[in-house]
Amino acid sequence: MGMTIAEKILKAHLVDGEMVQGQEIGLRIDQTLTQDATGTMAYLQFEAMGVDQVKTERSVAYIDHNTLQSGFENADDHKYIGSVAKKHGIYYSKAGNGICHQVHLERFGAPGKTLIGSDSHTPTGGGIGMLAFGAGGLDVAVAMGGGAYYIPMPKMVRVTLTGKLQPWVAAKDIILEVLRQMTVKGGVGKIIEYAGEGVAMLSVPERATITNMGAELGATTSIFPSDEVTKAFLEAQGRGDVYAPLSSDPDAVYDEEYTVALDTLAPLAAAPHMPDNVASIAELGAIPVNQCCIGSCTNSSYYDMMKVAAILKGKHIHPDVSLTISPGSMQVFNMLAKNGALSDIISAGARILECACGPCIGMGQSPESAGVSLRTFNRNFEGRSGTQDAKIYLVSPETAAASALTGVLTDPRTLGEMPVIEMPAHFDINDSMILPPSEHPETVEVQRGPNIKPFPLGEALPDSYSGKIVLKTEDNITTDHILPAGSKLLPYRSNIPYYSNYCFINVDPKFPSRCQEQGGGVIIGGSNYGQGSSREHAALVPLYLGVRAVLAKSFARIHKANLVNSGIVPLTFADPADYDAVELLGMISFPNLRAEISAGGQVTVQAGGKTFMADCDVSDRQRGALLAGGTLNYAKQQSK
Ligand code: MIC
Ligand code: SF4
Repeated sequence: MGMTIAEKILKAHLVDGEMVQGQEIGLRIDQTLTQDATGTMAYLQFEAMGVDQVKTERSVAYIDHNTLQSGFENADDHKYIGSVAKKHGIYYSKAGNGICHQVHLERFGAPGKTLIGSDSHTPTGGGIGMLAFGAGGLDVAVAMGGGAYYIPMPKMVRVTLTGKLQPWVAAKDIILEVLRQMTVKGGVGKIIEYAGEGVAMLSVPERATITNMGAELGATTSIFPSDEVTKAFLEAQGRGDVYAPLSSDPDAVYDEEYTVALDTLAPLAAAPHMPDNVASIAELGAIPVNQCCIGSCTNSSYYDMMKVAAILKGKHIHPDVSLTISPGSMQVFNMLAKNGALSDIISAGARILECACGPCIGMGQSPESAGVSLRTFNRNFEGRSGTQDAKIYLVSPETAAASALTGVLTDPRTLGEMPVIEMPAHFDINDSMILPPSEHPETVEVQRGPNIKPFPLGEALPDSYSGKIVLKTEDNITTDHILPAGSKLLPYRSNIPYYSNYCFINVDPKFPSRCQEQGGGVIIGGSNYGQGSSREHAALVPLYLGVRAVLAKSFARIHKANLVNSGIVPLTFADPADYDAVELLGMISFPNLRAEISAGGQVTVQAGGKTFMADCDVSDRQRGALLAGGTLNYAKQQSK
């Protein structure tokens, strides 16, 4: 039987298990990446493992999320990551060099390789034919140490792009259309492959826009074939030697099929507050706009920025609009500076921000109260921008630039003839902001400022557990709900005790104090609990607060893995109707917890005056981790 692209890469990297859907498989990981907001924890965990030098082909530590340095904390985090990287064989991309996913695509990504990153948008690498996964920091630490990365063998989905993308309709509109069709839960447990005649007309950065937002589908990852377009991109990056062609076999079998008809696709937007709340610009109408932000790992490539510059050239943005531009990398920024496009952007009245995540993770540029902000980003969760009542629309760079000129949500097709942007034959290559690891690691001292605090470790699973329900949530709770980011909190990513005061702060501000009063307890979740980011803080902080189990209707993949890694038991209602039987502050007991988890069957729950069953759908390896109180404890037990 023929194979899909993903199956071919999985097969070539399989070190454990069988490629049978739903069963856990272990993969050899060629490359890893971290960013600063998750990196400190990942490296603390890596250090705890006692491995000297990374065992991967390439590991890179990026500084891109928090670059504000509004106090010593952030600068200390950078120093810590820089010194750990230098000591342990990891390349270090300094603050200002760009957003991890964009820089990785430019300088390190290679078709056919596996990559895991402590950031949910690591699947951006699928645009260059990598099998790239977002993961928790501990999983990345394990991979750096040469350990396998485990996932349940996913289903295979094919999205066929038919016809030809029409002028002013962008890659962003393609992925918004896929989100409209599949929803934010539609990709869970699936790898999405793009195929069809539309593929050849998309450049690598455009493909990367699409694979990037596969994270919003909840997908395990997304991937494009590696073809002549990939080859040209790599050659233009001076890395033609890593090119390898990749395609699916003609008789490859897919579990699900979707089609996007490019001929009839129109400019789209994801309306507040979910990436799948998609409508056409025409349907949404001329909504007055206060802010437009162009950038993020989704849409900050040279190609994106050149289109924006061409739209803005010789014009001025509307007086009521604030337009921010964050080029994705030093390479992009420098090329815009050298060819004059930056001047077109500045002259139009745009505000130029650093090459970093910036407004996407709430590092400044929060909109005004109830403000409308059009963003080329990937997430529009409520409050993520830093303004709770702001209305964020996710749009293409073309739509954002057009709307910045008119002051209202504008279909870029009204702008007349579309400028043609050629991909450059040679990108500007300057790796001076990427520091290689030390050749004399024994001389490198790891620098730990006072903000670097130890991370919490779980305890072995007790025979039984009884406690209070400390929170009951709705569906689609994101990790931004569990632990917000933004400029006020990101400096405390390496300080779990401090960060814990903000757990669920925008959902139920009493949650941290309630946990303290009750000595921890159990969280009840709806479906798709923990969607969004890979931040393992969303598990480590509840662990620190004494949360022992999360009982939900369903989980997002990365968050569930993070819960297991930290030793919190992820349970799902065997009968979702039992969700209604449990109440906030009610008692909940698991009388046979350890024995039932260990046996691999269902778990008995007593709550709301009822006894009912829950499932603990984990692999044998994860079961071991839960019994030991987390993956690090388990690894220690195994190595004895
Ligand atoms: C995000 O986009 O939410 C982040 C910030 O990049 C996160 C990682 C983090 O929380 O540090 C992600 O997507 O994984
Ligand atoms: Fe950074 Fe935003 Fe991309 Fe996350 S989604 S990596 S915050 S740019």
